[in-house]
Amino acid sequence: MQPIAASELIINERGAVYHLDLRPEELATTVITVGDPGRVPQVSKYFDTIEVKRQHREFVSHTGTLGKKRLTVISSGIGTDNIDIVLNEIDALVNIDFETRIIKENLTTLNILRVGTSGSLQRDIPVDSLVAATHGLGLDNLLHYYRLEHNEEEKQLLQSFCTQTQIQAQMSQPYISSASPSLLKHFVKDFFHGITVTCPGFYGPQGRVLRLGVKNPQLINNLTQFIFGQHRITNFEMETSGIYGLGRLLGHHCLSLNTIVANRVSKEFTKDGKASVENLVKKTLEILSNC
Ligand code: R1P
Ligand code: URA
Repeated sequence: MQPIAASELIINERGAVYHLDLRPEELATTVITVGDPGRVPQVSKYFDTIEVKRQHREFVSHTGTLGKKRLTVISSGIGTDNIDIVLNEIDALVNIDFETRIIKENLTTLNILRVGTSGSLQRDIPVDSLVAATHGLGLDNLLHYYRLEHNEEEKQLLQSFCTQTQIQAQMSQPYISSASPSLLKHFVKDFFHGITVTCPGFYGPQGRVLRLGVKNPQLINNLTQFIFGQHRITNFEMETSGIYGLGRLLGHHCLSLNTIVANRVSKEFTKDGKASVENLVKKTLEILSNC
């Protein structure tokens, strides 16, 4: 096997991967991703010990322990373009030998959990409630650059999604991947389950109209009303499809958890976003430390 060239896997003078500025031993095998760099200390303040603190650009990482579990919390910033960086670099940290630049023979599977904020697409999922994504359905284009293959059920779900929402006619081809069942099964009590749609923007791509009109004024209605067997769309945000899609291709276990800060049907917004996130952080760490 040929070593991966310096231009493809960039390792800095500290022996750390370029964007995250983390060395292989500085990453735990359970990784919590958050969008907001300010949320990293909001998570790590619950750790019993913190052994590593790094920051480069919007990527802030803290690694430590909670009970017997070693955890890393990393901020991804916003969007699936940043998820491309975070997922590829954390995978490289465990699955590529940084000395030889060769892919390891024995691969490591990471547990990757997103702890984020999101907009609800259902009236019965109010602000400050918690959602675990059974699937990440991408309206962004990240996974079109990789070789994601859909199974028969996913193909039918996507076909039905395109017909019911008329989205494909105007935007890029949607794609979908599911949560890791081994992680999802621990997040049942207190969590709504459903499809999380990932959008390539916060305003027009999520049907928000400020000064610009949108091409598809029916977007919210169409997403809210979409139904495929027992599956419905619960919420949307900007990272889950990338995490689920790349996680699946790289062989990691992924789960996206979100607290609802806006309900786009009832038009409510949370009265205390920080408390809403704090609730999700505490619940996630409590469950993680027991599983
Ligand atoms: C938009 O405000 C951001 O908030 C949501 C979206 O996915 C997007 O990243 O998640 P985070 O709170 O995790 O950043
Ligand atoms: N994050 C989003 O992407 N959308 C929302 O409505 C709220 C949080």
